[in-house]
Amino acid sequence: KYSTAAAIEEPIKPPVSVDHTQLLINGKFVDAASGKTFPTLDPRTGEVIAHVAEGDAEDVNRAVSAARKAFDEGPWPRLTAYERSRIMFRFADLVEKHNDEIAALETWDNGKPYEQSAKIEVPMFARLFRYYAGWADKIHGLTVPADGPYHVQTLHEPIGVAGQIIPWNFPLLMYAWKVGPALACGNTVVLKTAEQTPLSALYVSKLFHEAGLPAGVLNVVSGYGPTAGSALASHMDVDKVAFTGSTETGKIVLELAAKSNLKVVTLELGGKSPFIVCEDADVDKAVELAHFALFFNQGQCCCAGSRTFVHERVYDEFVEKAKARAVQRVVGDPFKNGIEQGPQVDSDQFEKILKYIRAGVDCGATLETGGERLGTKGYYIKPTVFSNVKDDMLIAKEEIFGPVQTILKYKDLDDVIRRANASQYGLAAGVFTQNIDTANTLTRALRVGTVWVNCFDTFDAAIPFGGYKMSGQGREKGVYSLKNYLQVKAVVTPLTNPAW
Ligand code: TXE
Repeated sequence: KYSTAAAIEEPIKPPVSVDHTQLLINGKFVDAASGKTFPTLDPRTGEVIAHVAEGDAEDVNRAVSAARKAFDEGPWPRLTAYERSRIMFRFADLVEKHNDEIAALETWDNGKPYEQSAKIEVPMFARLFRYYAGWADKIHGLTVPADGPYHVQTLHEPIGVAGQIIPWNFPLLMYAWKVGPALACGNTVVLKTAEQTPLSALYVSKLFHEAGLPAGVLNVVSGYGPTAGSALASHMDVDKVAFTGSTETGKIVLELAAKSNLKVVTLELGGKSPFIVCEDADVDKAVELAHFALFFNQGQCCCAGSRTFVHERVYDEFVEKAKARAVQRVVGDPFKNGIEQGPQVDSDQFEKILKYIRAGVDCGATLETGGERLGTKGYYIKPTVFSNVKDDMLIAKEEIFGPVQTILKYKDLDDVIRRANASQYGLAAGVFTQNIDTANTLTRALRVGTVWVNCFDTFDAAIPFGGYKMSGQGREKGVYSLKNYLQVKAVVTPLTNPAW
């Protein structure tokens, strides 16, 4: 079912124009101080979509000053919580009104299927903002029963200026996971988007201002990691940094925060998540879910089920059917209806994936299908399946971040628990079984931040997400995410009449 080469070679014209390419600082679109721009590319062709202002340390300084002023003097933390929530609700309404343009920009810049952007990601973006808007006026402290004649209470206060650095695989959703809780709690924000996908954030941030967001509360700087990103992580006037990206860069961000002002850090990093198919599984259903768990979003998910562990009793049947499903996967121009898989985001990712595929072949895993690019233009890769994968192979240890399924065989629960946990990562896991005891054993034994039982990638605004081990620190979404953006102040007052 791979799309014909012709359908890939003649890309469909995206139904949207690019109107915003400058930095958004203090409520205005402005050029970079250096005057520099960088190209953002169409992953279907490698051609330039637009030239975007390239922010660096000086622009980060400007953006942080604006955010600082909007926090220290400005309206945001001083608005009533209800007023803040109303602006966020209005923003969600505007996003829904412009659903299709936003979705088209996201697909053009990233390569993900338009139907996924338009029907899942933009609606989820609006839903996340409504969720956080709902929290804004429900954040409050406690009264504390201390020993002695004191009245004690806690105030839950915003931290201040939040620096937020996001990746390219879900540009809109990462924006919502970060900006939503920060603003609901009364912080101001400087957001550094990924250099591969700057466009959708600029578009929606313009809408946010139309919804009534005061100038300086949310600033967006497009640019590269080692310049703009590191300037934000090491800035002395930034009080908190939230990062999503590779484990390698996460370590740099943590180090920059430590070496500058010890700003509070949350990290959402890489993964190598096990998807465990138990011996009682309905194999057809397991194949479909394991396929989705790995191939969704071109395999570019931090929580992708990228180690498919299958019980030895059903292994051969599973491999045969997983291969057949991958062959059926519909790959092609993401603007075409019915497409399941578009191109990878850029040439770096494309080359990295092809390198891992070669490593898989070289170390003796069985290449069941795929294993090469599709067409001659852009960054399309054929859905790839490896069987006979061993734990010590590179493809079973490192994050491939592409449409490459690796299938491993296991004997019993003890065996799979030990091997699933033998990873530097601990982001997520999938468990496929009809036996409640097996499900309970696995969910408790796996050292990961999310276990999906008989489902996968169920993302809801209220469900917390984050990693154990080198997959990160802290949790995003849900009530847990508010903690990342709040300080707790204890207020102690003596009681003059302790009898009361
Ligand atoms: O990641 P980076 P890249 C994984 C995935 C992928 C690999 C490399 O395996 O193949 O990482 O991707 C900014 N200081 N994930 O190179 O470098 C950068 O500009 C401050 C998993 O894209 O981590 C971008 O905004 N910031 C992941 C963001 O960090 C820096 C999603 C992510 O880029 C910086 C993406 C620096 N020195 C990739 N260097 C997930 N967890 O979902 C870069 N950045």
